[in-house]
Amino acid sequence: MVKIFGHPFSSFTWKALIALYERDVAFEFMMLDPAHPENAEAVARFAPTGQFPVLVDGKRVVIESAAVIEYLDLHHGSAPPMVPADPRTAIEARQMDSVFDDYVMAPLQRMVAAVLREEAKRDPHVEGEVKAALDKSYAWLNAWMAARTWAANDAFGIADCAAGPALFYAHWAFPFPEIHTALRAYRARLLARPSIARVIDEARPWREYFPLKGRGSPD
Ligand SMILES: N[C@@H](CCC(=O)N[C@@H](CS)C(=O)NCC(=O)O)C(=O)O
Repeated sequence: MVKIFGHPFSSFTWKALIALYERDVAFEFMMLDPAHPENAEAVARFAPTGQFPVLVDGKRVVIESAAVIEYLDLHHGSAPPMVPADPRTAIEARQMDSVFDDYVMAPLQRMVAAVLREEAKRDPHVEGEVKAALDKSYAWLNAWMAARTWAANDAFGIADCAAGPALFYAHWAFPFPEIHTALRAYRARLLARPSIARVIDEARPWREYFPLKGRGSPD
C-alpha cells in the first residue's frame, strides 16, 4: 500500500489526497505532527527542504504534489487520469495546475509566513504585495472560468486538485470580490465535489490554527 506523508490541514497534502480519493486508491497516512517525529525525520531526508506531501511506494519515493498525482495516474487506481494521457491535452492541465500553485498558493503561503514571523521582524510591504498579486490572479481566473465548469479540458483533473485547496484558503484569507461570480461559482463547485468536501471535513479540527483565519469565512 502506498504511504502519504503529510498533514490533514496542509493545502499541498490536500492536493495529493484529492487525487487519491478521486482514483479510489488505498493508502496509509503518515502524519506529520509532534507525536510522530520519525515521520518528519523521513520527510527531511526525502525532500530538499522537508516539504510535503511525499509519497512512498515500496522503494520508490515521489516528492512534489504534481509528481505524486502523475505517479498515481500511472501506477494506482483505475479512474481516468488526472493528467490527460494525450500530451497535447495535458498542456492545459499542467498550465492550470501551475497557475493555482504559483499565482494563488504561493502568494498566500508568503502571507502566512509573514504573519508567523515575530512582530518586530515583520515586513510591512508583504500584505499589500500579496493582495495585489491575488487581485490579479482572481481577475484572470474569473475570466478563465467564465465559460468553464472545471479548470482545464472540460474534465475534473490535476488543475482542480490544485484549485480546491488554493481557492479554499485564498478566499478565506482574501475573499474574492462579489463581482467575480464565475470564480465564486467555481469555488462552490469544488467545495461540493466529494473528494474535496472530504479533505475539508478531515481538516476541520485544525481550523483555529490558520494564521489568517479572522479575515473571511472558509465555507
Ligand atoms: N511544491 C510543493 C509545495 C509543498 C508545500 O509547500 N508544502 C507545505 C505544506 S502545505 C510544507 O511542506 N510546509 C512546511 C515547510 O515549508 O516547512 C508541492 O507541490 O508539493
